[in-house]
Amino acid sequence: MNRRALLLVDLQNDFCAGGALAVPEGDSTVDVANAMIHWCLVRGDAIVASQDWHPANHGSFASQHDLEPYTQGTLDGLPQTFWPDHCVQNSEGAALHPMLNTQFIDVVFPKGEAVNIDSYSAFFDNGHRQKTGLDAWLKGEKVTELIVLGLATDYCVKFTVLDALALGYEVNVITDGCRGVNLTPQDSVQAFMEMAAEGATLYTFADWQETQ
Ligand code: VGL
Ligand code: ZN
Repeated sequence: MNRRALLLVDLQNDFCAGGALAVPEGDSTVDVANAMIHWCLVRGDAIVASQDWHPANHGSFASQHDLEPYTQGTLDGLPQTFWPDHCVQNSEGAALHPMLNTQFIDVVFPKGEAVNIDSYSAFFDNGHRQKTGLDAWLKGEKVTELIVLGLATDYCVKFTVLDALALGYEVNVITDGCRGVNLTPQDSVQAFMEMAAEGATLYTFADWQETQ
């Protein structure tokens, strides 16, 4: 039997109000996430989450290179945006949002643990050099369809969705359950368009409920 999974991307304090890499309106994704968790629990869908989980000296941190946050460069041969220090392992900022109904999450997959490479996607690092355990776990559970929401639209949600499509999953994205960094103003819209162009189906939470 083909199963479905809800994949909650990086719903962490550092991406929400007051956090080190606060995404505008990041907190507003949590109500949508909780509503979707409830919906998926009733249906018997799997519920998984990713968690940005960096060592304190992570190479994506501007502080490690004496650069200003949000500048561009390269890290180990890959293009890299340098970020404020964020989601440091075991810090409060790395914790999942306190209002998120985490008790119903089956597994949390950490990412971004290797110092010299960033990992936006919940499936692979940015060089596709190493895989997290997510794909193997989903395959073990016979999951073929994903519902994705979380932070940030233009980074971790986008690359998670593109990898999921490339891995053969059917992917539904709940747009109002996502918010973007928008270093340039259209980044989130462009990210959604890219996901759709590669085969993802976009829904608002209200529209998605209508289809069920
Ligand atoms: C993210 C930038 C750096 C994300 C993670 O979760 O979208 N963005 N690390
Ligand atoms: Zn990060």
